[in-house]
Amino acid sequence: MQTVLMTGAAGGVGGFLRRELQDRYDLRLSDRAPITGLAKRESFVAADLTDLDAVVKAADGAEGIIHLGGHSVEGSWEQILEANIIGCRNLYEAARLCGVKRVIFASSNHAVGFYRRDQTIGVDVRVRPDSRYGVSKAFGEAMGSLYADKYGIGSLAIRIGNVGEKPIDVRRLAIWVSPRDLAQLVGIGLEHPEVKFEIVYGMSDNARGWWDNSNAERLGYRPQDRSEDYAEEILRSHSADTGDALADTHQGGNFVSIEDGGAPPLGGV
Ligand code: 15L
Repeated sequence: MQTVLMTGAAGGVGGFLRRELQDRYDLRLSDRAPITGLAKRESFVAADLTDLDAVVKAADGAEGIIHLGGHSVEGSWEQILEANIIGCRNLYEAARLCGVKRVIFASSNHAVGFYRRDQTIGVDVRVRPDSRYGVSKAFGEAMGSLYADKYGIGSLAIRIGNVGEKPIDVRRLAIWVSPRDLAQLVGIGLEHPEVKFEIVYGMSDNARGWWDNSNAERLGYRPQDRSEDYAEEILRSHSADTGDALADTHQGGNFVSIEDGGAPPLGGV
């Protein structure tokens, strides 16, 4: 695995993964807007995910794809449809047309965000999206499964918690993933010989976690970072009670309570 396309490379997660992976692969970065300050083994290709031809050009010659592109929070149906449904469809189609071997799909905890925090879930439960965004992540997982079964493209869907140098609040103590742990999962997805289609949770070694990540462990994942190292600091400055009972009892946090009982606003959120 040498040439790897990274979509959505201008975003926050892209920045972390570029840092972690730039010595390991020839990274072809793509996004709508240009990215400057490229490292030695990085190149840039502009591509709008809604344009299949552009995505095919970006994917041509790549052996693997890290798909981070799309809308990264809740949005209107129109935004989600364009960036995350059509964009994801174009990504997998481009992978098929270009003979790409592996796709890493940046799924999200919001594909299962309507599970309660007193439940521990693995990757064998049904999806319970907490938002339109979460639905699009479940769709992306289904695309990975289809393209693995039908076209033999190996795919790893990583249900990412929250990526950062450290956890930022009480909820994130459960779902935090450090950049190097996420990069370890990406490496497994790109290179583990047994990956056909797999789902794993993108979390570090978190004592307060809600997810059984034994599927990742089976594939060799050994997280290096622990959210508990930051627990004292977080609990000193943050309350577990955010004032939103629905959010505080469900894994997806306030994604479950946005528009609770109401219709989605026409203009989106
Ligand atoms: C996500 O999927 C989002 O992309 C990110 O912005 C955070 O909201 C994260 O989930 C989270 O749940 O903390």
